[in-house]
Amino acid sequence: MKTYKIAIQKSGRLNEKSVELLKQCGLQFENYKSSLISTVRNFPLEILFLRDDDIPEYVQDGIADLGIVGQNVLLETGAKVCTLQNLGFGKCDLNIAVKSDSQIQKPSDLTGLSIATSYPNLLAQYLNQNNINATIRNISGSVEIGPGLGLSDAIFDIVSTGSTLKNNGLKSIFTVMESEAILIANDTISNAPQVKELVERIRSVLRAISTKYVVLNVKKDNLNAIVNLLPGVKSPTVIPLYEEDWVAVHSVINEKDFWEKINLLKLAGAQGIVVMPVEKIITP
Ligand code: PRT
Ligand code: ZN
Repeated sequence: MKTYKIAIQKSGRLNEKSVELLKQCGLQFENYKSSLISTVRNFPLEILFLRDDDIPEYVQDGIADLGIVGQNVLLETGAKVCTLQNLGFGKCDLNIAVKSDSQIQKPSDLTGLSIATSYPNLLAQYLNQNNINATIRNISGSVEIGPGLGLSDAIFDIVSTGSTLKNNGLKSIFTVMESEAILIANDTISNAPQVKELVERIRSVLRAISTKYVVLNVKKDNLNAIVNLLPGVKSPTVIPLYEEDWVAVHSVINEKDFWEKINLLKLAGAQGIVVMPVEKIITP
């Protein structure tokens, strides 16, 4: 049986979450900081630990079959691979920022100015698409010091909390793109059964992360109102309680509207609400 290879970041912001995701998929492997490659004991897979910038091309060229990388890095390299799944971590914005007291406000204000970035291709694409004629200064690190040193009028960089910009006397003026970590694959292998199996495991973990298991008690008179609020994976489970007029309802709630749903459930007569994490959700 062919052993597939997945490339993940060796160290940096995506490393820990990538390792955690693969372990949550039931893959057993050692995560030695010193090694470049690790063999999964219970799946035909090897893990390559690489710099994130190299991952898209390694996957494109078939040195790795799969990879986990930020969308920003994939788009910057322009590698031809297929995106199998958004992974929900490593989220960030790629913003244009200027000095806090600058009058520059909108994209067209950048005409004739210089912009420092480590993402020259992404920036060039954006400027072209919007017919903005500006100079790109390609620098490999600490882009945020550009305006302070007089190197550039603006910067194009990753922003997450915004504190790096603030500490350097800068402010974001607009977002060019949003990014998160994604699972990519070489075009030739995305239909292989082992790859499909791995992708399905990843999806079952992601579905579970965004879901909570909820158990509550309700008087039978109020059951319909509660059931209408709780779709469940198929439909909620209703179990009789020892006290005759009451039932227990078991279901799942999506993390994103969790508190809103809990408040509606309380208003509809739910009592003794217990919420638990979900490990995996397997769908047909
Ligand atoms: O060594 P290697 O080349 O593998 O790693 P790297 O240093 O190039 O990348 P790394 O580990 O910093 O980031 C990996 C990926 O994480 C990026 O490509 C993004 O997809 C994603 N990501 C998410 C981020 C951030 N958030 C982030 N905040 N990447 C970088 N930053 C940096 C940003 O460059 C800026 O300097 O954090 C600073 C801004 O953060 P705030 O919170 O102050 O706004
Ligand atoms: Zn990098």
